[in-house]
Amino acid sequence: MKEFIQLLPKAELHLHIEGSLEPELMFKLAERNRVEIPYGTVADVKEAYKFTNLQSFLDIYYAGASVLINKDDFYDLTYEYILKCVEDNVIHTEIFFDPQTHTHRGVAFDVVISGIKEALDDAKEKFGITSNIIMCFLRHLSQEDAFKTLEQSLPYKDIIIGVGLDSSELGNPPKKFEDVYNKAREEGFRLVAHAGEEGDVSYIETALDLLNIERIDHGVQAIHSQSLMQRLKDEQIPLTVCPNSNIELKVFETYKDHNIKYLLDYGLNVTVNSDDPAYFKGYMNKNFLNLYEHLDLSKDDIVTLVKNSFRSSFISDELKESYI
Ligand code: ES4
Ligand code: ZN
Repeated sequence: MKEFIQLLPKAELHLHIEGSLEPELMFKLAERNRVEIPYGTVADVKEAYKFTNLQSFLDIYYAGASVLINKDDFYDLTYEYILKCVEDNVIHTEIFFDPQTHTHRGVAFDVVISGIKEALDDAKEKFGITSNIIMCFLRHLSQEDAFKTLEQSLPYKDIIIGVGLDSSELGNPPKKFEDVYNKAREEGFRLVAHAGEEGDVSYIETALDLLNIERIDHGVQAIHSQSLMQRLKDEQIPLTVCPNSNIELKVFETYKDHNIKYLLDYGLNVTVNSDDPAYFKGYMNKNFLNLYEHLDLSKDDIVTLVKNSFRSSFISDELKESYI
């Protein structure tokens, strides 16, 4: 099965590039940029990566991102993730970045996007890996701040395909960002949002109805509403599920409790993704392998999940045909 997973060409639709910062690169960049980090060794870092919920992770994740200062740092970060894609046979990836995490520290929007973009251009040239970039608004910040970020992104509209919404879900419902999503839609951006990771079904419903999103990031809490499950099935709205993440952040207590197999069997358009792989113990293949080992997914299930990713991606219809 390990070989089967390895050999399948895969697509990833839910990956925070800042969440692919491996401890080794964090140390290297901390030294290069003379940034203090609260860890002495890689073992210290691993010890700190024990999370109780989403917020306990986010605190550490934002602290880790402080080593990213220059364009080269964003290039190296992205290129290292691309090498993992090569290793895992991921041939298309749609990556999130969080502009506000950087602009709020005085790092220019252009530095961030140009470093990421250059690495993705090299990925296409060297390995044939295709990609899209989605920028996320941090939902713990104000809508006004999201508007500023949207404004900053407009010169890069041909590079950034869509907008998303991430960070602390509870207490920051989709409604808070209704106006900025309307503006983003008018500007031609594709729309996604994290919903139903920790938040209840109302977060998913309002993300669909008020923000008009095309894909739901996570969405695993949908299981608590029969009517929502039926709607997701009827409309085949993609769910970008991140199994390792859900286990590490205690959304489900153990792998055996994860509901992805149920969602898939129900007929939902479910995909598998790695979210923040440097923090959640593994990239794409590790997520698939864990599903096989703990939830008894069949080869057919895995093929369905992979096909779902390609059909739910933001690539052109022609490219989609060639991939599926
Ligand atoms: C995130 Cl797992 C998760 N949830 C919400 N926001 C995030 N940002 C990075 N990883
Ligand atoms: Zn995420």
